[in-house]
Amino acid sequence: RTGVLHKKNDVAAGKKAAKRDWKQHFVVLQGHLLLCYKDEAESKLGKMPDAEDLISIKSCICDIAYDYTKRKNVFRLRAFNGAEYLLEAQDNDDMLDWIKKIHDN
Ligand code: I3P
Repeated sequence: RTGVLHKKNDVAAGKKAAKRDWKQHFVVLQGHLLLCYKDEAESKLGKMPDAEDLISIKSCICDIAYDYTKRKNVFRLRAFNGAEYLLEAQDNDDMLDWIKKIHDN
């Protein structure tokens, strides 16, 4: 599936991420990868995003971010390499659908 999500880097290389601002992305779930593009037009150019905007969901842990209360509809993705991301969906159903699709892939 695809859709607009806001992403915040939380943990990177085992440490609190340095760049922690929320950024809007057009996200494409493709096999075991989440491709985080700037916008839909960029996603259609057939290029891979830079490494920081490419998330492997293989063996990830993905669930509602109950500990993050500043925004609603936020889920947390812990990648196998320990990187953690917060992802804000459009609404509750959208969030639950992303979590399900990520689990199913
Ligand atoms: C970050 C930015 C994020 C904020 C984060 C700040 O600063 O304001 O929005 O996360 O807080 O470090 P900068 O723009 O300078 O990168 P929240 O929106 O979740 O508060 P944090 O470091 O406490 O996570």
